[in-house]
Parts: sequence; C-alpha cells; structure tokens
Amino acid sequence: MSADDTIFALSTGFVKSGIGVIRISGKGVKLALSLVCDYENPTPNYAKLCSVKDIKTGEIIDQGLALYFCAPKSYTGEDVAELHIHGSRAVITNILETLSNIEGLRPAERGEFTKRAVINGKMDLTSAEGVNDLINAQTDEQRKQALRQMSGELADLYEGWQNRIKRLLAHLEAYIDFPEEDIPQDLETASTGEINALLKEIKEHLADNHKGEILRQGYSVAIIGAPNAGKSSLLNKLVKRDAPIVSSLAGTTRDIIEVFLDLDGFPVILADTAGLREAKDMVEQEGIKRALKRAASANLKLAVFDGAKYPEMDAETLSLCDKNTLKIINKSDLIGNHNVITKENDVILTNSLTGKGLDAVLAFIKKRVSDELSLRENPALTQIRHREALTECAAALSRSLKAPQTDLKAEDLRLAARAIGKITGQITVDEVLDIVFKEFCIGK
Ligand SMILES: Nc1nc2c(ncn2[C@@H]2O[C@H](COP(=O)(O)OP(=O)(O)OP(=O)(O)O)[C@@H](O)[C@H]2O)c(=O)[nH]1
Ligand SMILES: [Mg+2]
Repeated sequence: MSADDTIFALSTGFVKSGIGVIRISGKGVKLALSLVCDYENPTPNYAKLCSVKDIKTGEIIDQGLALYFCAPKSYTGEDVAELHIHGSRAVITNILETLSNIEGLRPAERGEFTKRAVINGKMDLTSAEGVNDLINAQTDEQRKQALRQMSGELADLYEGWQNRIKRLLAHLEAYIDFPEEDIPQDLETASTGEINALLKEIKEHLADNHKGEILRQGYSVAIIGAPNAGKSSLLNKLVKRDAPIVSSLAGTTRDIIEVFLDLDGFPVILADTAGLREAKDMVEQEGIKRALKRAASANLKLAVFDGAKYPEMDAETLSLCDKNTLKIINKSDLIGNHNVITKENDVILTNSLTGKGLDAVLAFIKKRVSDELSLRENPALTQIRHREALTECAAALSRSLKAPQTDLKAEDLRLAARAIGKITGQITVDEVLDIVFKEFCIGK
C-alpha cells in the first residue's frame, strides 16, 4: 500500500440511485480517463459526456460525465477525476472492477482521499475531522459545528495559540544563543504574562463541560425508575412510536433501548432501562446493572415514579436523583386526591396513556440541551484527542513558568507548541492519522 498508488472508490452510497460518483486520485488519473472513457488530454474543471467502457472487452458499461481536476487544484492536491455515472449496482461494480485492472490503480482505504488532502497541505487534521463529522451529521446543530470545524475555525484558534508560543520561544532562543547574558527583566515579565494569558484561554476552552464532544455524539438521556412505573410507556409517547414493549408485568424491559431524537436541531439519545429492584433472575440482574451504568453516564436522568403509589416514592430511584435529574410522577390519573408539590421544574406529572404532561417533559429536555450545548463565539473542541493534546500543552506551559533555567523554559515551550501541532496535524504521527481516518467512510 503506497501513497504513490492511484486510488479510486465510489464516493456516493452503494444503493440504487439516479447518479453515483466514482472518484479517482493520483498520478494515474489521466491514464484511467484515456483507457476507460477514451478521454485524452482532459480539460481541468470541465465536465465531458463520455462512454465508460470495460478495458478488457471494450464493451460500453454506461454513459456519464467525466470531470478532471488538475493537481494541485483538487480536493486531494493530486490529479483527481470524478465519473458521474448511473447509480446502479451493476454499473458501479463493473466500473470499479475495470478500474482495478489498470496498472497502478487500487481501491481507496477509508478516508484516504481526505488523508491525502491533509498530507498535501490542502487542509489540517481538525478540518478533516470536520469533513467526517459533516458527513455523519444527523441534526442541524451537529451540521453547524462540523461546518465550522471543516472551515478551519478550530485550526485558526489552535494555530493562533501555537504562533504565540512560537513567538515566545523565538525570544528565549535569542538569549540561549548568548548564554553569558541574563534574560532582561522586561522580557521575563512579558513572557510570564503571555504564558499566563495563554494558559487562561486554553483552560477556559477545556472547561466547556465537553459541549462539543456531546453535540457530536448525542446528548444522553436515561429514563430510570422502579419496575412498572411506566418508563417504557413514557418513552413511546415521547417519540410517538412503539419502541420498547409495554406490559403490566413488572420487569418487562431488560436491555437498554435507545431511540434517537432530533430536538430543535440537537441530537438526543433517549434510553429506556430496566426497572430497578432486587432481582433474582440473572438476566434481569444484568439489565439492572446496565441501567445503573447508563444512569451514571447520562447527561440527564428522567426519574420516573409510579403515581399509583404516591406519596410513596421508590427509594432506590430517589437515591439516584441529583442536579441532573428531572423527577416525573407518572400515572397522574391514579394519584387520587394527593396534592403533589411540583414547584417550578422540580417535578412534572405525566400520564403516559393520554400523553398529558409530556409536552412539559420535552420542553424541559429541549431547554437543558440547548442551554448546555449551544455553540458560542469560539468553536468547541470535539474530540478526546484535542482535549488530551491541549491538556499536555497546558501542562508544558505551566512547567515553563516554574523552569529554573532559560533552556528548560524553552524546552517546555517547544513541547507546548508540539502538543498543538499534534491536533492540527503538523506533527503527523502515523498512529494519529490512523485513528482519525479509520472513522471515515470509503470514498471520502
Ligand atoms: N393508568 C396508567 N397506567 C399506565 C400509565 N403509564 C403506564 N401505564 C401502565 O403501566 C404498566 C407498566 O408500564 P411500562 O411502561 O411497561 O412500565 P415500565 O416502567 O417500563 O416497567 P418495566 O419495564 O417492567 O420496568 C402498563 O400496563 C402500562 O399500560 C399511566 O400514565 N397511567
Ligand atoms: Mg419497561
């Protein structure tokens, strides 16, 4: 597998569709166009109607448009061609097969087009991640975040910090070259001030409650409570379909049942869980273990209590309630004459048979999610690897403040700049590239 190979792949989905796009990138693009489409000396950025043929038999497979982009003015920075053909399995399979018969051409790996774009300096690594997030965006807020990242907002922020560190380093290095000279006091003070300013900005960026990562992965809401409280009924009513089974038997739900919701553009993963109790049955015990685990990792818990038992409230469920919990008393039709104190947003009464009270539950979730995840001026970090590298950068900056000698201070600043380089891809460790691009689809 070499970076010199010419790669090709279907860039659109492998489903029956009006048009399918096959992309080719590398030195062999012109050869491929001449062999497969009889298209010699292709004109850059121009679409030409061609017959696409099997290079072995000469049989015409399909007719379509061939586009040519001349290096370096292409997505990958190499010569690129796109064949816009009919999106049938037969056409696509035949064309991919005939391309693989051309010497020097091979099928692309996951994300290999974008990886080449990064290697050829067309985009940085965070923008490449933005491309992948944009492809995977299910909601509008995810799309906006991905687009900002793809357009380079995160790269600009990080490169800005890196340039400031490099500037400090340059000043220090000037003095290291003249070891007999002490660093003048004003340079020392200025560099301490700038390092503290950088540290403040980086720490603020890190202390974002994982907003960008949650928006990317989905906001997790767990429905918990005693058996038969009506958790599954509540979920079904909230998502307006029959997802989990509902029954009057206590202990119906065992596994975690997840349903994806797009709430005003925010991605929410709503999870129904097994009812909490002392279970004897092994399967139920496992289900409860999973329920507790999900409750612990969820961004928000909906604690459902059985209104038929009110004012008694399940003790185990109560013990799991914290500031990230909305208490719901379900079966409000069976509460009777008890006067429930609902105070503002503290408790919501619902009836999962009629749907009464569920608008208030949805409104509560929407407000929480949008308060927690709304994008601000600065782009949010979206990947754990950004967090790790920035933490490393901040640690190096803190060390540099305490370093007893100029050369040690400079070394720490060098490490701080390097940590940021890992995020943007200036320091391309193969391992990092592999981690980033294995998440991509083939053809991108
Ligand atoms: N009267 C009344 N019955 C309800 C209400 N919500 C659910 N039920 C009934 O309560 C029973 C239990 O409902 P489920 O939704 O299966 O309860 P669950 O909490 O998921 O139970 P487990 O899966 O066993 O933990 C079913 O017979 C529902 O029809 C409600 O608001 N009012
Ligand atoms: Mg259930």
